[in-house]
Amino acid sequence: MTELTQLSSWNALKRHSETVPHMRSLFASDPKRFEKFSLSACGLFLDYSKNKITDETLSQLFSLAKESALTTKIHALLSGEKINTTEQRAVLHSALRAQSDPNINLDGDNIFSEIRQTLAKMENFVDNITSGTWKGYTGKNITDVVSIGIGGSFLGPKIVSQALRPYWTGKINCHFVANVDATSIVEKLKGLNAETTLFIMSSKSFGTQETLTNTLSAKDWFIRQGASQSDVAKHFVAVSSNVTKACEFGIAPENIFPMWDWVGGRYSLWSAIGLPIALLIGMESFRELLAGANEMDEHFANAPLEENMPVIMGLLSVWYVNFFDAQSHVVLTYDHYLRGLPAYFQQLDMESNGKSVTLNGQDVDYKTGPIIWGGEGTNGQHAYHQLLHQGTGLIPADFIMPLNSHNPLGEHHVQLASNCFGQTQALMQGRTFEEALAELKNSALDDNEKQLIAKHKVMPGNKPSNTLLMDKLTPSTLGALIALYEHKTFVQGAIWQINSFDQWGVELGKVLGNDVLERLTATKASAELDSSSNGLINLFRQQKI
Ligand code: G6Q
Repeated sequence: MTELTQLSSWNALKRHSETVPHMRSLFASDPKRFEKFSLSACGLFLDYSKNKITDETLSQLFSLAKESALTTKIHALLSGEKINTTEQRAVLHSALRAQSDPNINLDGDNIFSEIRQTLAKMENFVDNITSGTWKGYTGKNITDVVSIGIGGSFLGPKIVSQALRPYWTGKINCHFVANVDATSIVEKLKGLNAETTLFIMSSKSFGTQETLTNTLSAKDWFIRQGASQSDVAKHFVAVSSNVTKACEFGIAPENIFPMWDWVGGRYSLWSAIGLPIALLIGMESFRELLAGANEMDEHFANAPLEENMPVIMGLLSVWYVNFFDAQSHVVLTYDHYLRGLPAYFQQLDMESNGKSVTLNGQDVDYKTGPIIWGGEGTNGQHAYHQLLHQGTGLIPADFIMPLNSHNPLGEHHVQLASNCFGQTQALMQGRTFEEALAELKNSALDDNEKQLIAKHKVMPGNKPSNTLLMDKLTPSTLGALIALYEHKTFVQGAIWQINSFDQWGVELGKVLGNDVLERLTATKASAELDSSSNGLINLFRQQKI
């Protein structure tokens, strides 16, 4: 048995989970439930009253946090202890957005001064590009940037840029290439002019197959358009912690932006990996994004557990995963600009907490990271919400909506809000058989048919959801929102006693991909692997079925 399952709070929660009444009656018996189970922090408002919780639940969850030494673990994270023990690394994405020196020395280096220098280098670069001081090889201004990177070196910049569309300065266009599928880069390059296009190669390791291949193809395209090798320096920059490899690749040393091993890929948008964001929204707004995230860091570090937003959200997730067998968690953004967030949170949570061994090497005997999925409301209401309402599994949901739209138009926003709130209400209260039957009272069906149809229209309700609101989507509120989910992810991992900051499964994919590549391009037929892998490789080599 692991330490976790022996904790007294864990066992108390297990017993208590069988006794929590239906949320309908919890709301009926406590008119103050909304006031009691909601809080504001860093420009965000969280209503967590529509959860399967009572005072007793929360008290046991906070005991679990205490028994798990959560406060000490939060301090270890934020102060730069090497909590990524399998890679012997600190985890300091929070330092990237610090507003004053957090006084962290890592192996003798003052990281704050490196962070500040990098921000200054970014600022200078953004100014040069957007003001037209930086010229392409024929003397023209840069109009388009193609960002090449994958995973953590892609999703953050892409999704934050999309979310902050109203803040684009309009001085530059940005395009993202991630997949090694040639279609991605070929389609992106169509219509671009090499004279006015700049490529940002983003790869922490500078060893990722997809990114290297796409950058080589970008370079070929650049030269084929009429540029020469010596023009590359004006059109290719890189963000990487591997300066040697970046230089060998042909990137001019002054065009390399640093990355550090104490920033995980999926936590890196706050570093120079965020360069595409800064180019699109300008450095001032980029700094606001950092400041918003920093506010959430401060809240996470200092608010008592009982009033700590990431702690509450993390503990609620543990509650459902471990005591209600919730296998997935849905993120529903009621804002078109935030449509990419579910994919971002998917990587953040699933890559961090998709683990089954504790920090001290024991196999876990409890569930860890759930599947994160979701999409944009109201679209999902016409599709997969059916499963939320009447499916057999419990799927906790997060509804996220700004109170004010960037595009106030007629009745659109009030309708959007009515759908958002209406869904959380329906999930919570459901529809009883009697209610369904009453709704059929005036139909032409006979009594037997009414009974049958009513049975199909029953919705059990008691389906949990959080509602997260913000006044308006701004760089600052978005920064706080993303940091909230980063810390929520940390809280879950801390309770589960796993390392949320390595990713050996992802690394395996990189190794196996290269191994199969050798077999696909070898001269003799593949015979050493399992019959399925050999068969597929050989079919590909023959180029026919
Ligand atoms: C993130 C992951 C992964 C990584 C990519 C790209 O936490 O480890 O998504 O970001 O594999 O890696 P590079 O930046 O090294 O190319």
